[in-house]
Amino acid sequence: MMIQTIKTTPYGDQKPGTSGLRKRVTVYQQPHYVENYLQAIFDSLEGFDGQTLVIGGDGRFYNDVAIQTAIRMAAANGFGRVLVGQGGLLSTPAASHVIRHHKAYGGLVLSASHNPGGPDGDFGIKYNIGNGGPAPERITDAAYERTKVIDTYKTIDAPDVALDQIGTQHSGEMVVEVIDPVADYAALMETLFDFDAIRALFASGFRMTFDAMNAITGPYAHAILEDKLGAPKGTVKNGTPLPDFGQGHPDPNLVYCKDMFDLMMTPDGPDFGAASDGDGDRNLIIGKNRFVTPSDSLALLAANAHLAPGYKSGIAGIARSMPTSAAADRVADKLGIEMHETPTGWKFFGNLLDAGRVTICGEESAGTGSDHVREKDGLWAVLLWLNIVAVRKQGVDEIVREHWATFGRNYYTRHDYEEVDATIAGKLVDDLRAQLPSLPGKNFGEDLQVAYADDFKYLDPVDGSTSAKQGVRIGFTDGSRIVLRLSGTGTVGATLRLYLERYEAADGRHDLETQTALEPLIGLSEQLAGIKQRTGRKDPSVIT
Ligand code: G16
Repeated sequence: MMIQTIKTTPYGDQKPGTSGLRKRVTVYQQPHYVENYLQAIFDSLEGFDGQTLVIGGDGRFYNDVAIQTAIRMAAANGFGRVLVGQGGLLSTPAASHVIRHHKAYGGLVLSASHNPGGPDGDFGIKYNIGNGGPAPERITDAAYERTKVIDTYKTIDAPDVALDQIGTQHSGEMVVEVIDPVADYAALMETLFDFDAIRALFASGFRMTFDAMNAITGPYAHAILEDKLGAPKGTVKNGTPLPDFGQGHPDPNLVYCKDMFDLMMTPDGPDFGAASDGDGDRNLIIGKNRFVTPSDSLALLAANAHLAPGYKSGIAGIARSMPTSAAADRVADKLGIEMHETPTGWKFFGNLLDAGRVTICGEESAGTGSDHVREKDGLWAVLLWLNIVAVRKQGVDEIVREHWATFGRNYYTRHDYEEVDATIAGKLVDDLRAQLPSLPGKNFGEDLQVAYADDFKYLDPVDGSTSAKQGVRIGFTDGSRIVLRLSGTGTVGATLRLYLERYEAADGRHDLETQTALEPLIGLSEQLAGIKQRTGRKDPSVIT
């Protein structure tokens, strides 16, 4: 095998964000851009000689090119074997499982998640470690440092691998196994959930609609929901992964799944609606007449997980990202289990899961998952919901209302201002940060008294590492919160995320419209941060 060492020059913009390196496809198409980043990752790792690397992506435009490049570079850098999903496909949670199941050294997940795809869309590369989870900051930081000085990369002169043919091939001397992207994952789901109960639910006439958004979950949802669980054919919509996601925006929220939401609010609509994103790690859950916020979903899944065989002996603890509502905290409190608040980014859950301190994790950004893999998992959340509905023999709306009547309701919304001028956005957050020391004790209106105001800093209780400047928090004595942070996944300008939360006790009013319930906090956040005034925007780009 002739290893080629190719000269290159650094790019200055290869700093990974919340979840890997996400850029426009046109940025990735620059000469050696993919190669530089991959070599920087490999240079930041040790001891992988002869080991297995998993490679897969969400099928978006440029996946095929990047995968062939990655295979040749893995061979040149000394990996002994690559496992790659047929057609280059692997959902993010399935990639996590394949890494764990086959005891791989690590994996490359090629995806920009929920961001649009196609030649004018986004592309991304993320490295996952041997526990199946996103690389921690010490590795992503090292890779970034390396990208600044990189001057060569290694590859081999070998033909493309036939990604459509399941079975063993070679790239140079390295073994390449093209695997069924669904099989291992579907088998894992069968060990966690009561498939008989869910089968009986569908057999009884329970109607579901699942939108795969022309993205990766199509093959998984067809195989599991329709083939294994007996949901009628046609339950899964948009089930073929397309390189441009059918020109859609594969983000399962109320903006991009509005049609489904409207359908679920009609008297004849299905009993259960769900969707997943570009790479299959996010989820949307809507019952008949009831949208479940991701924060509530985390709390509900944690409170009811024992109804599924995989969690029947209870859960060890719960973790949520800081901006996620505190609904899950009340569940942890009642169950007497550990509760952890981490920075945004699934990578921060890895240590807690590995240490067995938490079983279920979730984020306001439509992500929920458990210790079965080390990524959030869209279909897992859907299956746990179905398992709970099947065992409790209640609809989603009834289950949600009973939960609020037991734990109280955390009204919650997120307002996003996308593609804002990065300088204005940065200054706005800095200015709010500067006000923080003066806020505690201040009263706003009749009800709002500031209890604390800080910039979230996380101390990982497992490895002692710290992560500072993870978002501005202003907490009030009644449990309300305003949180502001800059997104780490956007590819153009800056995205400001404003998170608003208000707690209503178990015996309080749970039927208010969300934006109405949060009106005073929305007004106060404008008074303190001035987002509309300083960005010139009349409204948020997206409200979730
Ligand atoms: C990624 C991360 C999540 C994070 C989300 C939003 O999700 O894995 O942990 O919550 O981005 O991050 P930000 O607020 O910084 O944009 P995904 O689904 O895009 O991989």
